[in-house]
Amino acid sequence: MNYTDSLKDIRPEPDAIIVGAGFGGLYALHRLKQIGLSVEGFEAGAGVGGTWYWNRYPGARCDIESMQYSYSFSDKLQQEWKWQEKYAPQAEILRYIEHVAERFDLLKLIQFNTRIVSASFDDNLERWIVTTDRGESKSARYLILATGPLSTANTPAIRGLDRFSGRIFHTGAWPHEPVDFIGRSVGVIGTGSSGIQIIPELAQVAKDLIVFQRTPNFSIPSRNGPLTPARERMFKERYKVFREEIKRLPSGIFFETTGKSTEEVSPEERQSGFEEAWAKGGVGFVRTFTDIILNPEANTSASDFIRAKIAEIVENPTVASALQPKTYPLGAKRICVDTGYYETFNKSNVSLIDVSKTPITHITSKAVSTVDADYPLDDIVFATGFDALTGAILAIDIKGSAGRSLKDKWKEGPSTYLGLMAAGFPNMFMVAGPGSPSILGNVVVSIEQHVDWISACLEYMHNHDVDVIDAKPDAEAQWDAHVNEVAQSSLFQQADSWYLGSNIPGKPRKFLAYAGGYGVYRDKCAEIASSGYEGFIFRKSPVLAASN
Ligand code: N01
Repeated sequence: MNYTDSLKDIRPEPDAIIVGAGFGGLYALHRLKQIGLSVEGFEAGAGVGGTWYWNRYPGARCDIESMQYSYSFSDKLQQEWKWQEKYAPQAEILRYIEHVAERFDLLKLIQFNTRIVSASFDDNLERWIVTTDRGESKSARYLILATGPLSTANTPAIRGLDRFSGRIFHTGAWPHEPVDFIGRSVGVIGTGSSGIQIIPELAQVAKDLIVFQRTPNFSIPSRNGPLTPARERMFKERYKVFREEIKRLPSGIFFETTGKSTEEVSPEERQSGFEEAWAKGGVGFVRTFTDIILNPEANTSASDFIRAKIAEIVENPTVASALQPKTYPLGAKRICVDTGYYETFNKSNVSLIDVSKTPITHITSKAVSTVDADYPLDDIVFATGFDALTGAILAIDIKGSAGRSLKDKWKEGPSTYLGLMAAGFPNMFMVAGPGSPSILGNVVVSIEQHVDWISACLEYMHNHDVDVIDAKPDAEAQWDAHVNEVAQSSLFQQADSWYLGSNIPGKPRKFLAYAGGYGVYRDKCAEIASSGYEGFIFRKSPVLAASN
């Protein structure tokens, strides 16, 4: 029996509570267990997987290559796991996450079907006390929120929705049993990444598919297919080096690019560069030239190229025009990746309703109604996204030191120090939370960096004989200002999106993540750790010391 086991046996309250059993929560359980802490996980779902547990709608898959969108912490794992497709579908990613949980013996540490509803820091005990929706409570020295940046599904409050007599689905909370759409009239509301993935699938089986689009998105064909042995070898032969390299990249994703700016090439080379990237497929299109996201002219030429492709693919010019994004630059909203999305609108059973021109007014028992028509439906699929980054955290009633509520602290939008901690909430850490790069690129890279930083910090505390860490308010204010400043100079300000919280009525408009790049952020976190955790306050707790 090792130290961790013996501790657990004599003290049923764990050292750390980890909320969520997706990529973040599982890695946190593994790392903290590895450094000798007793850990306990809570998960609202009946299984592991987080996003990949809930988003099981037809067509759901990752738009980052699986060889990159996977854990790097175990070389044996990354060498042994065999991805089947270039972009893995949801079921394959879920199998992978389940494998990880079994392989590292994490399942027994997690209480499933249990939602954490509140968490308060007890100033006398200097411990976090969490309560669950089963009426249980548990305390721990550390609270780790691995609740996921895109895990709180958003269903718009459309008048009459409760009167609809057909079936209602949300892509972000899809049923576990297969859903049959054969021969049915189906409406999809929303054309973000989820809508763009599900629409081609539904079009194959539905009698009629009505797509309600408010804002068109830029989408690049994925050109998905089986993972070729050559590509698998390319990664696996130098996986360790490669993973180190991607950690330094702005988005944590490796792209094959020309390495040139649009200004360095002739108009013909520019066009052929775009054609090549379009033929190759994937979100890497935006990196075809180095200046697409920096130079408005380069951006316009890339956007024009995609708009021309849409016009080429979609036979009806009015529909093609409605599908072309025209009001924001490429990259201001998350770029989508699809399999036959634009082609779907050539099918005779598919209609596009531009609800920016004819808004949805209400829903009746049988139809979605816009200002000028009623669309009778058997099923409504909401592909309307998430209350991003803060939704799942604020769904928990969190009270920090002196009973201060996190909801109050964040009423003008979230503020954190490095996206890792919020001042006044001692010993509470967030994984891929607001104010960190989080979901702006390869979130698995982000998660591993956060969890490694947190575990190193906890080891530092142990070695320096301190029990409590908190962020300093001024350090938090400076980081928050920096996050905002970087966001102001980015493309992200030029479109309404979940990045800014503008998809949720009443949510303060504030850029939610750190847009300075994964590599830069990683260096900043490392520098702060090696400076002795500048901007954090540590203290020894007589109460906790007594319980050691
Ligand atoms: O959500 P979204 P999502 N009436 O917020 C529309 C990740 N992801 O689930 O743009 C009518 O992007 C809304 O319209 P508008 C990825 O990071 C990854 O698709 O607000 N329409 C929009 O069209 C992604 O960015 C993958 O005008 C309404 C749509 O609903 C993030 O998740 C796959 C409306 C919501 O789009 C979120 O994507 C899927 C209303 N009242 C998701 N309210 C991968 O491939 C909202 N809309 C890895």
